Amino acid sequence: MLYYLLYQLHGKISAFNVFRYITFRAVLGILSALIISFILTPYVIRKFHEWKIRSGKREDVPDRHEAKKETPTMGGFVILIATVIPTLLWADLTNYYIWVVIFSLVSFGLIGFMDDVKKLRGINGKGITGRTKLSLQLLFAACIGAMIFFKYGFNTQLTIPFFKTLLPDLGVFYIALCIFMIAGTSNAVNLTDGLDGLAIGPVLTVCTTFMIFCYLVGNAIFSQYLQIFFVKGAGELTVLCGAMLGAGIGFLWYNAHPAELFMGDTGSLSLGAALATIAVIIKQEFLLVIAGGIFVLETLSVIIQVYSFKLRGKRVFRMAPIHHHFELKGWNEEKIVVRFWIISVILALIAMSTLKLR
Ligand code: 57M
Repeated sequence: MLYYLLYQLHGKISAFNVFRYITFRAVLGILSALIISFILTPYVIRKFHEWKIRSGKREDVPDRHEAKKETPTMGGFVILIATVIPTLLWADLTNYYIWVVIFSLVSFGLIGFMDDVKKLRGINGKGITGRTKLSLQLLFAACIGAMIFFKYGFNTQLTIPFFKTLLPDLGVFYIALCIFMIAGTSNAVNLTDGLDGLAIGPVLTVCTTFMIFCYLVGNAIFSQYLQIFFVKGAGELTVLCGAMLGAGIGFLWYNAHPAELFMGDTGSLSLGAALATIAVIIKQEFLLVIAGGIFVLETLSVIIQVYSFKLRGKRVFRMAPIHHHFELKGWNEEKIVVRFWIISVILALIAMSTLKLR
């Protein structure tokens, strides 16, 4: 909204011409998301303590999590507000893709909210059933896939990093890819969110990577020079990524160990779905697999563990997801989290290298 108001005044105040630049508005998105986070989060922490909106302790977690049962959860609610409001302020709201990603954030945030509330109200701390959660995820992911697929002129060719000329056209199956990416990433971030700062760290590195890619993919000149698909209108998502980055940094300030707030499924499901939605829109699905490698590792560790136990009766890891394996090996929480962050930064750099290495 402010984008229109202020840019319209550039005829009278020439300095306001700067609001036409996506990069400038992305920086405003980061800063305003940070301000909202730092104002809102302390209030929410106080209130959630009062209202006893706490994570509680699951029976099957390492003992070190005992102290965490008093920590408030559902902090994802603040991340969503601190992402959406700056986007509404600084993004071009006539941009179709902005609304698709906002729908993704809010719809999956709603699923997470329902799960968090059920856990809080439930007798055994269990959320909504896995079947209900997955059904809602598939439904909303299909809606998002349809919104992207039926957008006039959307290119259904799949891009594969390092293989520029390999462009298989998926046609209507692109919707199936959307569903897989969005529901899969949403659950992957959810699984990863098991230690202080463990999920939000990789979200920040992936978000930063996508902020750069959205700008390049949405720019006809840069995309042609880098030989990546040009997606008209995708550049505006740079502003949304900036807001998400600011909101995530603001959340990390309170989620860093010892965490004062957890994001809850409200945060993990929505952030995962939004990152996957952006990846599909800018036609960089494999980029998400590379940059989001920690999420892939966490999910694979669970799949390997479950099938190894089913087929061989033996576990591969001491406990899955893999961050609990390292906990049971005696690594302390901060060491696990910082090492996973380092891996995320390295993976983001590798993802960036796909721009030149082809
Ligand atoms: C999501 N939730 C955290 C917090 C956070 C199929 C199976 C793999 C499912 C999986 C599962 O249920 N995962 C749930 C992880 C929980 O965090 C809450 O949940 C939100 C995210 N969804 O925002 O509200 C606990 O994690 C800790 N935490 C922090 N700091 C944070 O910033 O310390 C979270 C955020 C919090 C807090 O203690 O309470 C969680 O871990 O539950 N199940 C599992 O992951 C279980 N693994 C398992 O059963 N492995 C088996 C088989 C199935 C693979 C095996 O290895 O043989 C683990 N469940 C739990 N912990 N709870 C085992 C360890």
